[in-house]
Amino acid sequence: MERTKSFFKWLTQTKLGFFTIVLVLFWLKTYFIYLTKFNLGAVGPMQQFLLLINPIPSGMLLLGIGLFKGRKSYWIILAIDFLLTLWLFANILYYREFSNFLSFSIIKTSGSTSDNLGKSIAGITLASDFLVFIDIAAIIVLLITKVIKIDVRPLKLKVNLLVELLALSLMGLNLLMAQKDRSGLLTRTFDNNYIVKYLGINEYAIYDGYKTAQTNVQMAKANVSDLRSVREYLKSNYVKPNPAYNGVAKGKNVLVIHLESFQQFLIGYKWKGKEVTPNLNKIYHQKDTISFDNFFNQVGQGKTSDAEMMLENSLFGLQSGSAMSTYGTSNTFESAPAILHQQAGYTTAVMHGGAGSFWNRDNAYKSFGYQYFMPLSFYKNKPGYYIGYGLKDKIFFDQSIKYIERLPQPFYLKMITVTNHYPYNLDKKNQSIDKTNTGDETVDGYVQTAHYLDQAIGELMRWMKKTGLDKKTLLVFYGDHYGISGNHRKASAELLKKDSFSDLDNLQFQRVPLMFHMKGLKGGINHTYGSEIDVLQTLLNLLGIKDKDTIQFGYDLLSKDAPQIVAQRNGDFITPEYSKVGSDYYYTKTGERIKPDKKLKAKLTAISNEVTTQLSLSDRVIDGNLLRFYRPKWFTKVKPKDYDYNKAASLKKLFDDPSKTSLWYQNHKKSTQKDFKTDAPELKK
Ligand code: GP9
Ligand code: MN
Repeated sequence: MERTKSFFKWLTQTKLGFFTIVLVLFWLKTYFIYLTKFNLGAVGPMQQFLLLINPIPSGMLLLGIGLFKGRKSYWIILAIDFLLTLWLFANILYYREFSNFLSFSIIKTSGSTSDNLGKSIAGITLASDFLVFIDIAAIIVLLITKVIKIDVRPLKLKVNLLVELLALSLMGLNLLMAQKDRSGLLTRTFDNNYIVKYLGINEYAIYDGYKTAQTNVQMAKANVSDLRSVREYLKSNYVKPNPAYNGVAKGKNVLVIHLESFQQFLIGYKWKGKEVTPNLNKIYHQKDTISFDNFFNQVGQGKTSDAEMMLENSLFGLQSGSAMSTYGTSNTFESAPAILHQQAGYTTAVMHGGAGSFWNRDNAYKSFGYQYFMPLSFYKNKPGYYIGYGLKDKIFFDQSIKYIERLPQPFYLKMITVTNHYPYNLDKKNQSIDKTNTGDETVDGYVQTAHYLDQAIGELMRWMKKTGLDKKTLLVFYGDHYGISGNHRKASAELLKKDSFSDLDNLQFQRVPLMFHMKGLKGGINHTYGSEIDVLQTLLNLLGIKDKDTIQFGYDLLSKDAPQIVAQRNGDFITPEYSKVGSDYYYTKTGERIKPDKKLKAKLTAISNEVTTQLSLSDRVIDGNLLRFYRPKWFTKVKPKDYDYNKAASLKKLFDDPSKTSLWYQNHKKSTQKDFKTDAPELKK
């Protein structure tokens, strides 16, 4: 009893006691808000533990600043508490609308009162949101009523410093534990939700502030003359697209199917006598498909987002992190959806059965000019529907029909699949091919999820045929990056029935599919060496849309003059003749290592320089935000705040005012949903 009494006295009558009260209340309420207002998806004991404790270190550090002051301490601590709570409050509101956290670039770009942000946020505030301030109010009451007495004695500096030191150590420990659970957490910039889940909402603010400051410095250094040198380079390296293909797909819908982690070797691959991807194999060989067998991915740490960056903009991802995450919100772009919309009236949309905040898609797509973005929140997600990073592909396609059929045509639609994603897990009911037997656990499920993806594609294709959409659509299939990384060489060799797996084999293994499929298209298997950076130019030529005077680093792959130098993000390259991995050169065909004479050495160095020039100029465009200086007459700058991905608003636009050019309208105002047949066990009635 005595003890409790003296503890109570310590709490209410000393400065450290007061600090403890404020900190504990701040900690508990933050944790409560994590659980009730955000959707952070902490799974497993480690993530749950970090979620629980992560408000403490930064709370201690920041509230601890108040301890340095004498008399005013109490009020400074409360003021800091108020600011931290305000940040929490603002994020509760923002998150409700956008399923993401506020960032400094969002705050900066939505400064004006006329935009959607202010309006929509005012409308969604709940009375209960204000409860976040209740602890502060309670403390003030306790101070006024003198239940808590202000202790005017200054603390010893040593004690102050000790508190801050402890806070920093806890922060470091938290970070170490987080990095262990999720490597690349801070360098790869996956998702703001991850930072908050692992490190906390204040650490997220610090991280975001640091990143923003960094990008602002780079941007401030850039100027119009940087753009001039980029334009000069592009002009002197211009390659005329193939006139025979110019405009052959004019006015068609463009349906881009993102084949997650799908490598070229899967095409035609058999396991235990069974084709792994029969539907894609068929498309690959059809006479109205242009298929590439020397097409490479070029992604860096940004993986999927790098692939998207290249396909939408013909700009490379960055050396580290994800360009879409770091620059997607604030940079100016001249992207495929905006070009197609402005030049040819396309409706533009992305559908994805995963979280909208991943890779900062929910912001970057606005900068790209996408009119619609339908992430997971647009889909029903029942138990068993979701695996890994999103809805299973068959379920995703099934539920996408009702949206696709409402899109005004022509549309440019990207559908991002995700079931074939590391670690290639699939529930028993959905397995219809055996695992491979290399003994490498992360590799052996790959054929199973790829097979599942292929079946989903088959179902979508049958729907397209049934509805006649196939006659009006140019389909683009691409694999975003490897599924089996260079860390699984033994298993890779086994899959390819090779004795060993060298560095060059690994480079060759970076091939992914690229196919353009359309009724009447003059197809065939094309052996040109090309890569993700080239897709946009190739597509624009097929559509007969403006492809001159653009800041794009790729070339039309159908052009006879395509340079066929495939850069890798780390500076390695591959051409039909030569390859470079690290500091070694090889003959691409034979795999033999080159011991170059002087002449050949000069040639190889020239290619290598070409690759690094290309990469660094593209980097300059992104990190200097150079497109903000570029104002061609034919392109109107995209204003991200003109776009709103709110579900209710998007669906209202699509459903309430049906377009006469939509598939639904043309199908006598009836849905084509029943034409989509799926064998997904989860959807069996
Ligand atoms: C998540 C998905 C995965 O939405 O696109 O991205 P990845 O891990 O492949 O980069
Ligand atoms: Mn991916």
